[in-house]
Amino acid sequence: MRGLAEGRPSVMGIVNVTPDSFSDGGWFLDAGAAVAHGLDLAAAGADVLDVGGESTRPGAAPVEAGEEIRRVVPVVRRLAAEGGVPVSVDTVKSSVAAAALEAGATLVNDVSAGRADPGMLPLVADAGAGFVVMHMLGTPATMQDDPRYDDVVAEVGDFLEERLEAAAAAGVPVEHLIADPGIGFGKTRAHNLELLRRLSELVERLAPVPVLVGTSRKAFIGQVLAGPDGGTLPPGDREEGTLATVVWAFDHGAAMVRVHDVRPAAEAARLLAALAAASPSDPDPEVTWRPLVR
Ligand code: PMM
Repeated sequence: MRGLAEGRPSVMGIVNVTPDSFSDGGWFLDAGAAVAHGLDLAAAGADVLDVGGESTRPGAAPVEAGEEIRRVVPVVRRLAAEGGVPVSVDTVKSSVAAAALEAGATLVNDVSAGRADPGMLPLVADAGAGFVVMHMLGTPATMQDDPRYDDVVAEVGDFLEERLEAAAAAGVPVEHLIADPGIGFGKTRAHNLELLRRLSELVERLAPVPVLVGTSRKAFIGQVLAGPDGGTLPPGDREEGTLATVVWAFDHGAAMVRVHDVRPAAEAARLLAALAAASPSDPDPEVTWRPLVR
Protein backbone atom coordinates (compact mmCIF):
# COMPACT_ATOMS: atom_id res chain seq x y z
CA MET A 1 0.00 0.00 0.00
CA ARG A 2 1.41 3.39 -0.98
CA GLY A 3 1.31 6.15 1.62
CA LEU A 4 2.79 9.49 2.45
CA ALA A 5 3.57 9.10 6.15
CA GLU A 6 5.42 6.47 8.17
CA GLY A 7 4.80 3.79 5.55
CA ARG A 8 1.04 4.04 5.88
CA PRO A 9 -1.72 6.04 4.22
CA SER A 10 -2.22 9.57 5.51
CA VAL A 11 -5.10 11.51 7.00
CA MET A 12 -5.91 15.13 6.16
CA GLY A 13 -8.00 16.79 8.87
CA ILE A 14 -10.57 19.40 7.80
CA VAL A 15 -10.53 22.83 9.49
CA ASN A 16 -13.34 24.85 7.90
CA VAL A 17 -13.38 28.53 8.87
CA THR A 18 -16.68 29.24 7.13
CA PRO A 19 -20.19 30.16 8.26
CA ASP A 20 -21.86 27.90 5.67
CA SER A 21 -19.94 24.65 5.05
CA PHE A 22 -22.40 21.76 4.59
CA SER A 23 -21.34 19.61 7.49
CA ASP A 24 -19.69 21.75 10.16
CA GLY A 25 -20.54 25.24 8.93
CA GLY A 26 -20.26 27.95 11.48
CA TRP A 27 -18.75 25.89 14.25
CA PHE A 28 -15.23 27.17 13.72
CA LEU A 29 -15.64 30.65 12.25
CA ASP A 30 -13.92 32.15 15.26
CA ALA A 31 -10.14 31.90 14.64
CA GLY A 32 -9.34 30.76 18.18
CA ALA A 33 -11.91 27.97 18.01
CA ALA A 34 -10.63 26.90 14.59
CA VAL A 35 -7.05 26.76 15.90
CA ALA A 36 -8.11 24.72 18.93
CA HIS A 37 -10.01 22.36 16.65
CA GLY A 38 -7.00 21.99 14.32
CA LEU A 39 -4.72 21.22 17.27
CA ASP A 40 -7.20 18.57 18.46
CA LEU A 41 -7.18 17.01 14.97
CA ALA A 42 -3.36 16.94 14.94
CA ALA A 43 -3.36 15.24 18.34
CA ALA A 44 -5.93 12.75 17.05
CA GLY A 45 -3.56 11.69 14.28
CA ALA A 46 -3.96 14.12 11.36
CA ASP A 47 -0.90 14.09 9.08
CA VAL A 48 -1.99 17.33 7.38
CA LEU A 49 -4.43 20.09 8.43
CA ASP A 50 -6.51 21.57 5.59
CA VAL A 51 -7.74 25.10 6.36
CA GLY A 52 -10.57 26.48 4.21
CA GLY A 53 -12.36 29.85 4.31
CA GLU A 54 -14.80 29.45 1.41
CA SER A 55 -17.52 26.80 1.35
CA THR A 56 -17.65 24.58 -1.75
CA ARG A 57 -21.13 23.31 -0.84
CA PRO A 58 -23.49 23.15 -3.88
CA GLY A 59 -24.88 26.63 -4.50
CA ALA A 60 -22.62 28.27 -1.89
CA ALA A 61 -22.10 32.02 -2.15
CA PRO A 62 -18.59 33.08 -3.27
CA VAL A 63 -16.37 34.78 -0.71
CA GLU A 64 -14.33 37.86 -1.61
CA ALA A 65 -10.54 37.30 -1.44
CA GLY A 66 -9.94 39.83 1.36
CA GLU A 67 -12.53 38.17 3.58
CA GLU A 68 -11.15 34.70 2.82
CA ILE A 69 -7.63 35.88 3.75
CA ARG A 70 -8.96 37.38 6.99
CA ARG A 71 -10.54 34.02 7.85
CA VAL A 72 -7.74 31.62 6.98
CA VAL A 73 -4.41 33.41 7.52
CA PRO A 74 -4.51 33.71 11.35
CA VAL A 75 -5.56 30.05 11.59
CA VAL A 76 -2.88 28.86 9.15
CA ARG A 77 -0.21 30.88 10.95
CA ARG A 78 -0.93 29.38 14.35
CA LEU A 79 -1.47 25.81 13.13
CA ALA A 80 1.77 25.95 11.12
CA ALA A 81 3.62 27.13 14.24
CA GLU A 82 1.92 24.90 16.81
CA GLY A 83 0.31 21.93 15.05
CA GLY A 84 3.47 19.93 14.39
CA VAL A 85 2.13 18.78 10.99
CA PRO A 86 2.05 20.39 7.52
CA VAL A 87 -0.80 22.84 6.84
CA SER A 88 -2.68 23.04 3.57
CA VAL A 89 -4.98 25.82 2.38
CA ASP A 90 -8.25 24.94 0.62
CA THR A 91 -8.70 27.80 -1.87
CA VAL A 92 -9.12 28.50 -5.59
CA LYS A 93 -7.64 32.03 -5.34
CA SER A 94 -3.93 32.67 -5.84
CA SER A 95 -3.99 35.73 -3.54
CA VAL A 96 -5.39 33.61 -0.70
CA ALA A 97 -2.91 30.81 -1.43
CA ALA A 98 -0.03 33.32 -1.47
CA ALA A 99 -1.05 34.75 1.91
CA ALA A 100 -1.45 31.28 3.40
CA LEU A 101 1.91 30.08 2.04
CA GLU A 102 3.52 33.20 3.50
CA ALA A 103 1.87 32.32 6.85
CA GLY A 104 3.38 28.83 6.84
CA ALA A 105 1.17 26.57 4.71
CA THR A 106 3.12 24.21 2.43
CA LEU A 107 0.30 22.69 0.36
CA VAL A 108 -2.48 24.25 -1.74
CA ASN A 109 -5.72 22.28 -2.12
CA ASP A 110 -7.47 23.78 -5.16
CA VAL A 111 -10.88 22.28 -5.97
CA SER A 112 -10.70 23.99 -9.39
CA ALA A 113 -7.36 22.28 -10.16
CA GLY A 114 -5.80 25.63 -11.10
CA ARG A 115 -8.57 26.59 -13.56
CA ALA A 116 -10.27 29.31 -11.49
CA ASP A 117 -7.23 31.61 -11.29
CA PRO A 118 -4.45 31.73 -13.89
CA GLY A 119 -2.04 32.92 -11.21
CA MET A 120 -2.39 29.74 -9.15
CA LEU A 121 -0.03 27.30 -10.90
CA PRO A 122 2.85 29.80 -11.30
CA LEU A 123 2.49 30.79 -7.64
CA VAL A 124 2.61 27.17 -6.44
CA ALA A 125 5.60 26.45 -8.70
CA ASP A 126 7.50 29.54 -7.45
CA ALA A 127 6.76 28.78 -3.81
CA GLY A 128 7.87 25.15 -4.13
CA ALA A 129 4.55 24.16 -2.52
CA GLY A 130 2.55 20.96 -2.87
CA PHE A 131 -0.62 21.07 -4.96
CA VAL A 132 -3.85 19.06 -4.88
CA VAL A 133 -5.52 18.80 -8.29
CA MET A 134 -9.23 17.95 -7.82
CA HIS A 135 -11.89 17.06 -10.38
CA MET A 136 -15.10 19.09 -10.43
CA LEU A 137 -17.73 19.23 -13.19
CA GLY A 138 -18.84 22.86 -13.52
CA THR A 139 -18.62 25.22 -10.55
CA PRO A 140 -19.97 24.86 -6.99
CA ALA A 141 -22.98 26.95 -8.08
CA THR A 142 -23.94 24.59 -10.93
CA MET A 143 -22.17 21.29 -10.32
CA GLN A 144 -25.18 19.32 -9.08
CA ASP A 145 -27.45 20.39 -12.00
CA ASP A 146 -27.87 17.00 -13.68
CA PRO A 147 -24.22 15.89 -14.00
CA ARG A 148 -23.64 13.34 -16.81
CA TYR A 149 -20.73 11.16 -17.90
CA ASP A 150 -20.38 8.29 -20.39
CA ASP A 151 -17.73 6.71 -18.15
CA VAL A 152 -17.14 8.69 -14.98
CA VAL A 153 -13.88 6.93 -14.07
CA ALA A 154 -12.34 7.42 -17.53
CA GLU A 155 -13.46 11.05 -17.76
CA VAL A 156 -12.28 11.99 -14.27
CA GLY A 157 -8.96 10.25 -15.07
CA ASP A 158 -8.62 12.19 -18.36
CA PHE A 159 -9.28 15.46 -16.56
CA LEU A 160 -6.83 14.73 -13.74
CA GLU A 161 -4.10 13.74 -16.20
CA GLU A 162 -4.65 16.95 -18.15
CA ARG A 163 -4.50 19.13 -15.02
CA LEU A 164 -1.46 17.28 -13.61
CA GLU A 165 0.27 17.95 -16.95
CA ALA A 166 -0.73 21.64 -16.76
CA ALA A 167 0.73 21.86 -13.25
CA ALA A 168 3.93 20.13 -14.35
CA ALA A 169 4.18 22.43 -17.40
CA ALA A 170 3.91 25.43 -15.04
CA GLY A 171 6.90 24.10 -13.11
CA VAL A 172 5.35 22.15 -10.22
CA PRO A 173 7.51 19.02 -9.74
CA VAL A 174 5.60 15.75 -9.99
CA GLU A 175 6.62 14.82 -6.41
CA HIS A 176 4.64 17.88 -5.22
CA LEU A 177 1.37 16.80 -6.84
CA ILE A 178 -1.65 14.96 -5.42
CA ALA A 179 -4.75 13.99 -7.46
CA ASP A 180 -8.33 13.83 -6.15
CA PRO A 181 -11.44 12.52 -7.99
CA GLY A 182 -13.61 15.13 -6.22
CA ILE A 183 -16.29 12.97 -4.65
CA GLY A 184 -19.57 14.94 -4.67
CA PHE A 185 -18.35 17.68 -7.03
CA GLY A 186 -20.66 17.38 -10.04
CA LYS A 187 -21.50 13.73 -9.40
CA THR A 188 -24.65 11.79 -8.61
CA ARG A 189 -24.76 9.14 -5.93
CA ALA A 190 -24.16 6.52 -8.67
CA HIS A 191 -21.13 8.44 -9.99
CA ASN A 192 -19.62 8.65 -6.51
CA LEU A 193 -20.15 4.93 -5.89
CA GLU A 194 -18.65 4.07 -9.29
CA LEU A 195 -15.57 6.22 -8.62
CA LEU A 196 -15.02 4.46 -5.30
CA ARG A 197 -15.74 0.98 -6.69
CA ARG A 198 -13.14 1.48 -9.45
CA LEU A 199 -10.72 3.60 -7.41
CA SER A 200 -7.81 1.17 -8.03
CA GLU A 201 -8.06 1.92 -11.77
CA LEU A 202 -7.59 5.63 -11.13
CA VAL A 203 -4.75 4.99 -8.67
CA GLU A 204 -2.92 2.83 -11.22
CA ARG A 205 -3.53 5.27 -14.03
CA LEU A 206 -2.26 8.32 -12.11
CA ALA A 207 0.77 6.67 -10.45
CA PRO A 208 3.25 7.83 -9.26
CA VAL A 209 1.02 10.76 -8.25
CA PRO A 210 -0.72 9.84 -4.97
CA VAL A 211 -4.53 9.92 -4.83
CA LEU A 212 -6.50 11.76 -2.14
CA VAL A 213 -10.16 10.87 -1.50
CA GLY A 214 -12.68 13.11 0.31
CA THR A 215 -15.92 11.33 1.22
CA SER A 216 -16.36 12.69 4.73
CA ARG A 217 -20.06 13.19 5.65
CA LYS A 218 -21.01 13.63 1.98
CA ALA A 219 -24.60 13.29 0.80
CA PHE A 220 -24.24 9.96 -1.02
CA ILE A 221 -23.35 8.27 2.29
CA GLY A 222 -26.53 9.58 3.91
CA GLN A 223 -28.56 8.57 0.86
CA VAL A 224 -27.21 5.01 0.73
CA LEU A 225 -27.75 4.52 4.46
CA ALA A 226 -31.26 6.03 4.45
CA GLY A 227 -32.34 3.14 2.24
CA PRO A 228 -34.41 2.68 -0.93
CA ASP A 229 -37.31 4.99 0.01
CA GLY A 230 -35.22 8.09 -0.65
CA GLY A 231 -34.20 10.68 1.89
CA THR A 232 -30.88 10.98 3.62
CA LEU A 233 -29.25 10.93 7.03
CA PRO A 234 -28.09 14.26 8.46
CA PRO A 235 -24.30 14.94 8.17
CA GLY A 236 -23.79 14.15 11.88
CA ASP A 237 -25.12 10.61 11.32
CA ARG A 238 -22.72 9.83 8.47
CA GLU A 239 -19.58 9.09 10.52
CA GLU A 240 -19.75 5.28 10.47
CA GLY A 241 -20.54 5.34 6.77
CA THR A 242 -17.62 7.70 6.26
CA LEU A 243 -15.30 5.26 8.04
CA ALA A 244 -16.44 2.43 5.75
CA THR A 245 -15.50 4.55 2.72
CA VAL A 246 -12.16 5.49 4.31
CA VAL A 247 -11.20 1.84 4.79
CA TRP A 248 -12.39 1.06 1.25
CA ALA A 249 -10.37 3.98 -0.19
CA PHE A 250 -7.18 2.95 1.64
CA ASP A 251 -7.63 -0.67 0.60
CA HIS A 252 -8.05 0.42 -3.04
CA GLY A 253 -4.85 2.44 -3.06
CA ALA A 254 -5.71 5.93 -1.79
CA ALA A 255 -2.62 7.53 -0.25
CA MET A 256 -4.64 10.04 1.76
CA VAL A 257 -8.21 10.70 2.93
CA ARG A 258 -9.69 14.07 3.85
CA VAL A 259 -11.98 13.81 6.89
CA HIS A 260 -13.72 15.80 9.62
CA ASP A 261 -13.37 13.13 12.32
CA VAL A 262 -9.67 12.25 12.24
CA ARG A 263 -9.19 9.64 14.96
CA PRO A 264 -11.18 6.76 13.39
CA ALA A 265 -9.49 7.32 10.02
CA ALA A 266 -6.02 7.49 11.62
CA GLU A 267 -6.68 4.28 13.55
CA ALA A 268 -7.93 2.57 10.38
CA ALA A 269 -4.76 3.68 8.53
CA ARG A 270 -2.58 2.18 11.28
CA LEU A 271 -4.48 -1.09 11.48
CA LEU A 272 -4.37 -1.52 7.71
CA ALA A 273 -0.63 -0.77 7.67
CA ALA A 274 -0.03 -3.34 10.43
CA LEU A 275 -2.05 -5.93 8.50
CA ALA A 276 -0.19 -5.14 5.28
CA ALA A 277 3.18 -5.45 7.05
CA ALA A 278 2.38 -8.87 8.56
CA SER A 279 3.68 -12.00 6.82
CA PRO A 280 3.58 -15.78 7.47
CA SER A 281 7.06 -15.62 9.05
CA ASP A 282 6.21 -12.55 11.15
CA PRO A 283 2.44 -12.36 11.77
CA ASP A 284 2.80 -9.56 14.34
CA PRO A 285 5.60 -7.23 13.19
CA GLU A 286 6.58 -4.30 15.38
CA VAL A 287 5.12 -1.04 14.12
CA THR A 288 5.97 2.33 15.63
CA TRP A 289 4.16 5.62 15.24
CA ARG A 290 3.37 8.59 17.40
CA PRO A 291 0.59 7.98 19.92
CA LEU A 292 -2.91 9.31 19.25
CA VAL A 293 -4.60 11.48 21.87
CA ARG A 294 -8.12 10.43 22.77
N1 PMM B 1 -14.41 18.36 -0.36
C1 PMM B 1 -14.81 19.53 0.17
C2 PMM B 1 -13.95 20.65 0.20
N2 PMM B 1 -12.68 20.55 -0.26
N3 PMM B 1 -10.98 19.27 -1.25
C3 PMM B 1 -10.54 18.13 -1.77
N4 PMM B 1 -9.27 18.02 -2.24
N5 PMM B 1 -11.34 17.01 -1.86
C4 PMM B 1 -12.63 17.03 -1.41
O1 PMM B 1 -13.33 16.01 -1.54
C5 PMM B 1 -13.14 18.25 -0.84
C6 PMM B 1 -12.25 19.37 -0.79
C7 PMM B 1 -16.22 19.67 0.70
O2 PMM B 1 -16.31 19.26 2.03
P1 PMM B 1 -16.26 20.27 3.31
O3 PMM B 1 -17.13 21.47 2.98
O4 PMM B 1 -16.77 19.51 4.46
O5 PMM B 1 -14.84 20.69 3.52
